[in-house]
Amino acid sequence: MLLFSAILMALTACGQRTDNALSNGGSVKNDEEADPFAGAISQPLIPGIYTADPSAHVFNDKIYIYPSHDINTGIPENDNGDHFAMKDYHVFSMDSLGGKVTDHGIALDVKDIPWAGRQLWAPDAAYKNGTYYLYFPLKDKQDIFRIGVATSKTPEGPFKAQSEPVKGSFSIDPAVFTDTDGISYMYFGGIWGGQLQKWENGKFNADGSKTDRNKDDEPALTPKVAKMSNDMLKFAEEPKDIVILDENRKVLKGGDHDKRFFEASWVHKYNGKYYFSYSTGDTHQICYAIGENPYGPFIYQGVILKPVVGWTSHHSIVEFKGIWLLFYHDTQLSNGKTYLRNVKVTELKYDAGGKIIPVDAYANK
Ligand code: FUB
Repeated sequence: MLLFSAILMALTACGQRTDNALSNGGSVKNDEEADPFAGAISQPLIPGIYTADPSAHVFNDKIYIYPSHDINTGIPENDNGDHFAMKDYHVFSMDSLGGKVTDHGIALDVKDIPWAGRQLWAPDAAYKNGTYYLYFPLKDKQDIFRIGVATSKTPEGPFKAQSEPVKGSFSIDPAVFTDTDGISYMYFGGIWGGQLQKWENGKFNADGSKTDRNKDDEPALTPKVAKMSNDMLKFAEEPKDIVILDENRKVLKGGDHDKRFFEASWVHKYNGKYYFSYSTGDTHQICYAIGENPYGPFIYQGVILKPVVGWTSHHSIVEFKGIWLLFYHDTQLSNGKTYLRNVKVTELKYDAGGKIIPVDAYANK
């Protein structure tokens, strides 16, 4: 514990917001009282470029981070997320907590993806049988989000994209969880700009509404899960619904904006239970639900991460050398620009019953 506190202090010392060259014209406030980041428990891990949606994994005893690479395109902000118009991915690694973060450069560029339209959103990575897999959401040439996969012999890439998206994939935010028996599952989906609401009947309906805004009394839209094939390039089954139940075992409703799934799935296993975590989007929480198997149902438990500064929230959870870590993002480097985010990390703690202690990213006020 003492060691982790010392490491956190080191991280705090190395990413002063006023020192960065990325403030994008925003004014840096010197008034601590007015600074929404003044109580930040962690500082940006990667000061050189804007990064978001961190999927962290431990490969070969190192932490590898697979984030989105945010850029300023000048596209106006809207509910579709058109302003998140990312064009490539960088992979980062750390030998130790608080140690140097290495930027391995461009791991995959949109111009090298044969089926690409636009917008490389939140990726994830996995390893099996000597190959590393980078999974990514991207709009195809018809402007429909699909999930692609690219492969490499090394965790940092560069990755080579398959010529087509994963067959049967749709929407955004792939998260690939490999269970202790070696079977891998992809969790995915995201509403509003993530287009999940346009797939209610198994076909893409461009006129699909922002369902949860209009159907508060109906069951909330569900994230999806599919077992992966042995070669990790295909779904081994039709995607299934992930059902999230409330404390009374009732299905969450579209109107449960504080609890219902919006985007940013992640799964980890703790003490034999499956923890499905996700963002609630317009209420900006990272929440979690616990299940007995990879398919659920999952019972809602509470908040992992309270709202961060910026519209989106996205995370990953990984154990490294006996310490559980929560990777997340906020907008400290850009002084609050919602599409110019930065990755952070903090320790995640559980109580004796396996409940996660909620994190306030600005608790040091
Ligand atoms: O980075 C683009 C999108 O914003 C991600 O796919 C979502 O999870 C949200 O963080």
